Amino acid sequence: MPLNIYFCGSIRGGRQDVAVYQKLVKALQTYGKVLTEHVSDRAISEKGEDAFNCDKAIHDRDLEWLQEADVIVAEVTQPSLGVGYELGRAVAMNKRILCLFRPSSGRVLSAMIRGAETAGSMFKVQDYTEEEAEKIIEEYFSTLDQERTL
Ligand code: 6IA
Repeated sequence: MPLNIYFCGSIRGGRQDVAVYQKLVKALQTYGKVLTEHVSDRAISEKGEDAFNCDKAIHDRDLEWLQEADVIVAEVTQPSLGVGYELGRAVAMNKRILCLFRPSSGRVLSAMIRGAETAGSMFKVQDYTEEEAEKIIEEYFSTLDQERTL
């Protein structure tokens, strides 16, 4: 069974990192089905508007996908209320979570994300550079594979 992967990235929080999201989603698609590929869509603006959807429908559908997900991968460099909310809900669902942060941005990651890291691999925070993206994802999923076969 392929893994269901829920990718989180800023939409209304700002679309500055959309090129990084594209790279990450492409790499993640090697390891499973990315339920939220639209997050990396360049056509989606900061307004995150959708003629066919209202915010309630977006929220409810995303929570269903979150529930279905085996693993959550969040790019957390660009602060986003929605991503923070998704992470909190995913923790409450006891999901496996990887947060990716680029210190080269000059930002300091929220203590509520950095501080949520646990000793095992349930909530992991990984600093990285854009060039390292594929390697970091490969390493994470190979560890996950080992854990799943134990
Ligand atoms: O607060 P933000 O908008 O930055 O929150 C971003 C996060 O919330 C992402 O990880 C998404 O999973 C989720 N999210 C926020 N807006 C949308 C959305 N808007 N559609 C799906 N997920 C969203 C409509 C865009 C539509 C044209 C596909």
